[in-house]
Amino acid sequence: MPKTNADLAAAFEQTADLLELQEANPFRVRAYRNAARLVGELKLDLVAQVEAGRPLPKLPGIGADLAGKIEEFAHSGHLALLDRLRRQIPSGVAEMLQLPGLGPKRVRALYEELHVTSLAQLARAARDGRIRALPGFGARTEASILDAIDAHSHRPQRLKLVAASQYAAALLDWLRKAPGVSEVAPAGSLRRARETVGDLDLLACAPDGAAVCRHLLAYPEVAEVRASGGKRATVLLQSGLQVDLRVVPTASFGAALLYFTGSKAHNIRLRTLAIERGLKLNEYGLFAGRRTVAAATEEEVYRALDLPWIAPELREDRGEIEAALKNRLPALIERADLAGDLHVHTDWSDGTASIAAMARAAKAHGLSYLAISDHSRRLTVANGLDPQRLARQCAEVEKANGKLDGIELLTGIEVDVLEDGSLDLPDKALAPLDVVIAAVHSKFGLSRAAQTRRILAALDHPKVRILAHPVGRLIDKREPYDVDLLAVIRKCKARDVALELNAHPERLDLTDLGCRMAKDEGAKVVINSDAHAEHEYDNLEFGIGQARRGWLEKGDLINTQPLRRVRAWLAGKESR
Ligand code: DGT
Ligand code: CA
Ligand code: CA
Repeated sequence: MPKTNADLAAAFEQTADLLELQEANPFRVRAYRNAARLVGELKLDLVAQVEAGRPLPKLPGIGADLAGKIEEFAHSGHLALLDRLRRQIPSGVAEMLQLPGLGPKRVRALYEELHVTSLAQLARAARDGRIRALPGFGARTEASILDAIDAHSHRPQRLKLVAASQYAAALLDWLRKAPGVSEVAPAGSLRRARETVGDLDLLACAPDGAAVCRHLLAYPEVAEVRASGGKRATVLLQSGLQVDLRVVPTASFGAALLYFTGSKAHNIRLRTLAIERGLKLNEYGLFAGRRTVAAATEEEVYRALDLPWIAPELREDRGEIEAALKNRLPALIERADLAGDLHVHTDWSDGTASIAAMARAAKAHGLSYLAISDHSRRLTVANGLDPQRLARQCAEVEKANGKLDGIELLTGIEVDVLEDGSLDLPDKALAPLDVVIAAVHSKFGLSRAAQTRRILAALDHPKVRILAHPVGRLIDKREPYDVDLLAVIRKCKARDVALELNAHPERLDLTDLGCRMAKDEGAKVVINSDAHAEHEYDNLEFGIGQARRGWLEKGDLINTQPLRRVRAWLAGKESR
């Protein structure tokens, strides 16, 4: 069965988890994690590349060993190393790693001391009070483990947007080749750019629906057919992802696209508007009795309801209907509006590319300025910079600037916020920098009051201009830390600090609602890639999707502005 980058990424990620459980060399673990991240985001289909007999391109952090693993996976659909690790470690033990708050060290202790090998056994051990007796665990940890198991068991299985987009792109390519197909389109939560996607909803235009459905069933990744007929089919892919396909005639494509894009809440509001006008709206069109009022395009249907076209990212019934009725929809930001990126890493800390390479890649992605912002010393695993290395790097950035055309570099740092809200580097080291980004990378478990106090204190530092990934969540992996986000946003507004929308598909932090809050409070947002490799500027697209879901317009953002204005903003605070 052909596999995709997403499958390969999952295999690498699991390998990293299991190696970590076995206390393997941390560098080896990290290499697998980085490879998983890289492969998961890569536009190029590696498996297809290998199958076609083409050599793998040079990829950052992928040495001969990992390249061999990619080839092995492409040829066999397996990694012998992963298969062996799976035999050595019970699957329930690996599953425990999915629980927030349980790292490899703790899982190992639970496994070795209490012989716990499944979530059910873990729950029993917690209820019996056996966990608190282990060194490093306490009654509080025990209680939070029970909560985590409960949350885990109720967790809906949703895919991150980046993976769903990859599966969808491959499938849409396949469907384009079906007999008679004139158009295909993604719908559902994918088209609305939700950060996670429950299932794929795809639409195709063709006269013979049954033939298109049969073509879908022949897709090599299909593992199970749930339904198939003349107009629709539902299948499960090897990865477990469900796909709903509808085939419609061209004449009603718009109505179908509108209906299956959703959200359900948005659709219900539209249907009510239709009924108020004596009309009926469904997936086949907008009707007055038996007469079709509109059906071919979304625009027509909206117009017949006295509405302008509403962008899919807004269709959540969060005020977009009201805004549309008053003709006050936001003019949403677009990818082409992004002029620069103020947060990327290089091989000076945990990035994989040089300053110049990151700069050239930024330019190739249409950006005209870039802040180099590596980690600070406190993050030792990421080879964070101390004042001496930072000063040397600044000189290096200036030197690179002289040699580059069409892209301007700014000096910067992503500096750790310590537990008391002070910064990881002395003022003297920060003073010469263009951009200082404050970031929380430790002590995620502080109480809400302490966490908020800590972040507000960092925002009071006169050099801080950006708050990186404001709530610190990793989608499906780590909950946001407990913080009073409104207080943080208000502080940012007062200090003229920008809140970052980190475009990495695991973070997308600020969230859509966070963006909305920032906008309502008049605080500025900056969309940063947080790229650790050259291809990761592609992630900006996901940041744009999230920003659009948060109603952000060009004027709400810092890095839509030309460098001259950004420089004025950066300098502004110190003079206050
Ligand atoms: P997901 O898959 O959980 O990420 O979210 P969606 O929004 O893709 O939801 P899904 O796949 O259940 O349905 C796709 C779209 O089809 C949904 O956004 C709106 C439409 N739809 C589905 N069921 C209903 C329904 O019962 N009533 C209405 N009005 N629309 C529906
Ligand atoms: Ca869906
Ligand atoms: Ca669906």
